Amino acid sequence: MQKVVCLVLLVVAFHSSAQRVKCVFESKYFIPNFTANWFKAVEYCNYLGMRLAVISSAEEQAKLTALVASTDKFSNVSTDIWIGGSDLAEEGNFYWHATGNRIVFTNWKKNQPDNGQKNEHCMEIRYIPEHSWDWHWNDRDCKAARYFVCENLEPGREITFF
Ligand SMILES: [Ca+2]
Repeated sequence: MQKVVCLVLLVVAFHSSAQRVKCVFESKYFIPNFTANWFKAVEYCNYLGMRLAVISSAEEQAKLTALVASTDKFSNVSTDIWIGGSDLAEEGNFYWHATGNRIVFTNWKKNQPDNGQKNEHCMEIRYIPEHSWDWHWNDRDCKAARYFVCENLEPGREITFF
């Protein structure tokens, strides 16, 4: 489950005031409460001091998907979630954006990645049981709006932002 505790601070200066939010993110993963294209997902995770999720092993894949399934972003009919890999830099070669590492562990569905419409470069995780998607990976149009998973490298860390 996600556990986030936030405190809103009002900073009042002589001629102005500003609001800051201080949060403690207790979990390894955090799913913001809005959908975004893949680029905005990267930006927003960075803004929180996190990164769009990197999945390096079957164990991490299992942890991340269990978290998604425990949230209100999950639908047991159809769920699509951005993760942090793409082949934007080199067509056909997928890398994790945050680390620059080539993707080693994979969980692509059969016949994926397919670069559909020659316009699919960003990685999502899909759960659509009716079509045999069981948290498999898919390449998708980066401009599609999706929920996304930010990975918190230091669970328990306090993060202050505007
Ligand atoms: Ca695809």
